Amino acid sequence: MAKSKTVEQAYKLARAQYAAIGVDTDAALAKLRGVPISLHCWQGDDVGGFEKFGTELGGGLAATGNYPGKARTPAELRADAEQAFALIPGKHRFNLHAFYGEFGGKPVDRNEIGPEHFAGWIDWAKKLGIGLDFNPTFFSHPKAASNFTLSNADEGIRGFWVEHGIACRKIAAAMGKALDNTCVTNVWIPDGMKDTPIDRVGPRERLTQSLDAMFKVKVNPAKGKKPYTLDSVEGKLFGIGCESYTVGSHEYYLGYAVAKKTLFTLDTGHYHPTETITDKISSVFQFMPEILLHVSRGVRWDSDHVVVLSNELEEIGQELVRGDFLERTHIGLDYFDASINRVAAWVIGTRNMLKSLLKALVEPTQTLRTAENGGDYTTRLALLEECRTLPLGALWDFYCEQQGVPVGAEWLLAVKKYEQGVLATRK
Ligand code: RNT
Ligand code: ZN
Repeated sequence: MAKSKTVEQAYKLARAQYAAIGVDTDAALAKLRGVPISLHCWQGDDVGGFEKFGTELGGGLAATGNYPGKARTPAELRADAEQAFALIPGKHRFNLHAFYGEFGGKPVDRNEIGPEHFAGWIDWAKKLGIGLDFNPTFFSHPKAASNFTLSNADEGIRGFWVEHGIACRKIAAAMGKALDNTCVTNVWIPDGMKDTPIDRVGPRERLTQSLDAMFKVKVNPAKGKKPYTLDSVEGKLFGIGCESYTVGSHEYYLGYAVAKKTLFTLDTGHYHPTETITDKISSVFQFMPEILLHVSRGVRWDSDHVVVLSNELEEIGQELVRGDFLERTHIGLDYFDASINRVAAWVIGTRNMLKSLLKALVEPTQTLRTAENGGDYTTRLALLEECRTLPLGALWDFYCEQQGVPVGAEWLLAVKKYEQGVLATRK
């Protein structure tokens, strides 16, 4: 029997099983089709970027491993990303860091970058019909060597980074305008200290001033019109070499985002090892219209392992669906693993994110809600546990087939072929 026939038959059986508990799987797949995931450019080259300053990866970030074949040029990175997109069902986005501009081999400093350095990326996104997202790069630069950027005590250095932030917001606006697709600009800075500071206040006051200066520059059309770009701020617990104090902590940015009406980024790898973001989602949504997710996986000291379909990821999917937050959430991935095929790393993480959403979309949410509201917690627990073993795989395979991407582990064959034909030639 042809593969597609089996996939279709399995889907029909699964559809009937879900229908029996009141779930419309066709509607769930249609909904999933409308959820874009932003693939992070930095998985493609171990957060290297295309500048010519010769600065190593800084900011307390580390990409370990030396799997051969990483992208060395924008053209290679685009080709790799296209290969990943071809193996992921649905239409997605691409998330760029500022130091991935095309600088023509010239040293263009961070405060001098402009939309012209991203024209190639914009053309590419247009060609693929996808949206772009953006990030100022506040690390891997001589002026970030002290691990203080926007909160630096030196006014000149602080000013330099404010200029970088403004330049980036203008680039993001140009992207959003050219693509008619709002570009989310995420601000993450590495600022902090290895050892306990005596002044926790000064850097935070300076950070607030810098952010205010960055965000006061208007880059969007008049209120009421679709924005070209949306600003978001991302906190963190600690970084390597920055274990005792992080200026832009969770509480700092949550407060800033609410007070100044920016978006807020929740990165799944940025909390204490046993702390998850599941319970934070509905909490922060009480006070802000939209959030950005950085979906990652923390493992011991590292906050950036490839996303797997863990309980935590499933819970995130459930929160987004149950709370009806999908339209208010920008979902991006954020990890970097240099020890495995980098295209595969994108594909694995994105497919897992989508699976977690699909699993949540085919939950009998209304029945569960009714049970809970009626105090019938027995039914709630019983149904949730039964749902765990429903044939999600049959729905997923059908969705992949419907969207014209490989079913099951077949995508890996394409990656292996690409590795042999393309990645292996990058010596
Ligand atoms: C760092 C933050 C940040 C970065 C990227 C490269 O801990 O998560 O989002 O991973 O900007
Ligand atoms: Zn992040």
